[in-house]
This record gives sequence, structure tokens and C-alpha cells, in this order.
Amino acid sequence: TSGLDEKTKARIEKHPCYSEEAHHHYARMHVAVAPACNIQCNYCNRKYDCANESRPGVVSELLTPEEAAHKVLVIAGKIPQMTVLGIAGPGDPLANPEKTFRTFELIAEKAPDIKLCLSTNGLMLPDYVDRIKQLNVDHVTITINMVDPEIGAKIYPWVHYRRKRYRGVEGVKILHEKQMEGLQALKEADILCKVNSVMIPGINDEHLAEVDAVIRSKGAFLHNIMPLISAPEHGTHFGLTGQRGPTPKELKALQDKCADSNMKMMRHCRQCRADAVGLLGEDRSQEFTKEKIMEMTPEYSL
Ligand code: CLF
Ligand code: SF4
Repeated sequence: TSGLDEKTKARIEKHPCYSEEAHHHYARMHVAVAPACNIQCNYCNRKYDCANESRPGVVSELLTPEEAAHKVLVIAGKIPQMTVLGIAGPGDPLANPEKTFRTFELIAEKAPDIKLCLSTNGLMLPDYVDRIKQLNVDHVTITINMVDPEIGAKIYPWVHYRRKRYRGVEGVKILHEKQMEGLQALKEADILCKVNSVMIPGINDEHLAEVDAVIRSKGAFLHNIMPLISAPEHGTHFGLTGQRGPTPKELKALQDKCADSNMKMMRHCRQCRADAVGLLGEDRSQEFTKEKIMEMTPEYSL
């Protein structure tokens, strides 16, 4: 965590994704309350979790905000290292603002010591930064795969914005503008921002160093470059066209290229499910299925 000021260090010290050291000791959980999405990524199949954060091909059980809050209290009572609650799908949390914010409100009320985290494609971010700040959400992730809409048009076939669908470059330009505005607004609101990028060989691999420079200049403090996972059986556009993911060597080379700066490069991401529970790399979601948690009584107390 060199290059970070003391204040930022203190803020990330218990966040398993934001701090490399913390991920050995602190756990996160996700609640899958956000089914809808407002864009189409060619690496996503909507039947499964949002691939912006997650491993594609995984189906999470949807919860209502009330069920989600119950789940958080049950798990916080059972896993003392639980410090962060994230909403990361299965669609885009900000395409489901009522569900997402209701969940945060309930948790802030009942478990105010749990940090709140949100992951988004960024399209609606400028609209909601005030609300995010108000709810005391301290960490936001934006998935940014390009800063050039021509490249973006190979990743996003359409964008649905304010009741209208925009195809091709026209849509990607809106997405790009909103991502940049969102980054800026987070910085002004003093909300910590991490950027995720999906590395797609032949499409944005050469371009991600530029993305890295742009997001850094706009105040993101951590960059997480994740490999495209595109198995044909996941039924994503890229899977069907035979688009390959990077090899571990290619991924590492790009991460190394972007790492020679003050901004941290995240290398311990596990591409979690939208209902993940536990330390990164330890998936306990099956211990806490909807059926099981609804039978448990929360033992959490402050
Ligand atoms: Fe969840 Fe994401 Fe918050 Fe972490 S995951 S919403 S920032 S609490 Fe973490 Fe999982 Fe990688 Fe995401 S390891 S997929 S970076
Ligand atoms: Fe899928 Fe997430 Fe992209 Fe929406 S933002 S299309 S849910 S990967």
C-alpha cells in the first residue's frame, strides 16, 4: 500500500478487496438483490451473475431487501471477521436503485459497523452519488473497459439510458461520459473508488494501459484488471464467437505494465459470486442459501 496517504490506509484497512493485507483476515459478503441491468456487455449472459465483478456462469438466488438484511445479520453473527457488505448483482445495482438503497438502509440501521460497498457499470452513477454518500457507502467499484467508444462498441452492443435504447458507438459514448462523470463525482464526495477492467485479448488489451492512466488521473486509487472468462457453455456473445480470455502470463504482463505508478494494482481478486460469503477465495455461499438463512435467527449484536 505504498503511495497511499495515512487516511486512505486507515479506511481500507479492513476491506478485503481494497487492501491486499486485509483479505487474509477480513471477510466480505454479497447479497443478490439487484436483478435488472441497463447495458449489454458481450461477456455477459443475463441468466447468470453480473460478470463485471463475477465469474460468469454462476446463478445466485435473488433476495428481497428484507431477506438480504436478515441474511447479513445472521452471517455477521456467525462470522466475526465479516466487515464488508457488497451489492454486486446479479445485474447492475444502480439499475435497481430502490432495492439496492433499501437494502443499505436496513443494514445501516441494524448493523452500522458493517461497511457498505457497491459495484456498478457506472451508467447511473452521477445520478446517485449523493444518495450513496448519504447512506455512508464508503467504497464504490466502477467497471471501466475502455475510454475510447470505438473500442467500447466491440464490447457493448447497446446501452439503455433514460427510457431509450442506444446502439453501437452512440450508446457507448453515453456510458463513457457517465463513467467519467461518476469517477469525478466520487472523488468530490470523498468516496473511495476502485476500477475493474475486463481484459479481452485483441479488443482492449492494448488499450487498458491508457484506461489505467485516465482513471488514475481522475482519482481512482486501485485498479483491478480481471481476465475475460468466456466458456462457450456460458452462452455469452464472446463465448459464442470464440473470443478467448488472456493467459495468466498475458494478464500478469499487463498488470505489471500498469503497476509502475503510485496507484495500487489489485492482484488478489477472486471474481466473486453475487451471493459470495467469507474470506476471498473461500466460498461459503452454500452454507447460507435462502432456505437455510430464513430458518436461522440472527445472533448479531453490536
Ligand atoms: Fe464485493 Fe466488489 Fe465490494 Fe469486494 S468483491 S462489491 S469490492 S466487497 Fe473483491 Fe470479489 Fe474481486 Fe469484487 S474479490 S470480485 S474485487
Ligand atoms: Fe451483465 Fe453486469 Fe454487463 Fe449488466 S453490467 S450486462 S449484468 S456484466
